[in-house]
Amino acid sequence: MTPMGLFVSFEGIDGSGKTTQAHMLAEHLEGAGRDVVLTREPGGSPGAEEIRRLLLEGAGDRWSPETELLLFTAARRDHLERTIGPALAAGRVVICDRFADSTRLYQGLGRADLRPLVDQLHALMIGREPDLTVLIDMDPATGLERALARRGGEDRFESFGAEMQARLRQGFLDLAGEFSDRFVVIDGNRAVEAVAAEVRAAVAARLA
Ligand code: T5A
Repeated sequence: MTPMGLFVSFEGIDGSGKTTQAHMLAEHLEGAGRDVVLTREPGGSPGAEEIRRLLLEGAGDRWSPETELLLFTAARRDHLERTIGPALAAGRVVICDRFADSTRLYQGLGRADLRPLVDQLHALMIGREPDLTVLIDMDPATGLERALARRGGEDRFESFGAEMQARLRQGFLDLAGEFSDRFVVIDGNRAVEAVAAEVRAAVAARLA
């Protein structure tokens, strides 16, 4: 019998350590014999990676909030059709660096008050939530510092600044309350390995 797939997303403000933790979790689960797909948003399929470039490069006001929302949703739909859906159907563990909660926050709250539109589009075009969402909670100033230190040309969102990162942090915590059945909140202001141990425990509980 094919084992049940598991869909895990990582969320948090820029530079909170999502990518580091997603990689460490993938390595750990592969070592334990699980079939893992490590992916990211925006991106994760060839078409969605092309859309990623449109979204993350260029001036902060390159797109209107509404156009930006449509581009994120188009990228996610392709990612779901071509990468996430088939992997889950084959019983694999999908680890996704950001998913729809990032849209709820960045487009729903960050630039304009578009949350009702975000929810409508999600229901129409995506209709799927992760089984488990790991929120890496992080001090906004430290997160922004880290993100800016390691960033190449993909800085459209970091260029929105520290005040917005602080609003987004609170927004993520509010989302964790709204979707408490699937969120776990982990303190990211600690050494990488301490955070990873807590992530592993949360995923093990879900897999069990
Ligand atoms: N976006 C995305 C939307 O607006 N809407 C959406 O729907 C989606 C999906 C790009 C942008 O797109 C926006 C949000 C983003 O602004 P992204 O590519 O995920 O999304 O960009 P970031 O979140 O900025 O990704 P980063 O790679 O910058 O941050 P991570 O993944 O949170 O952090 P990570 O692991 O790369 O770590 C950053 C640095 O910190 C170090 C790492 O080594 C690295 O140098 N680090 C630590 N240092 C000390 N202690 C720890 N515990 C550490 N953990 C990591």
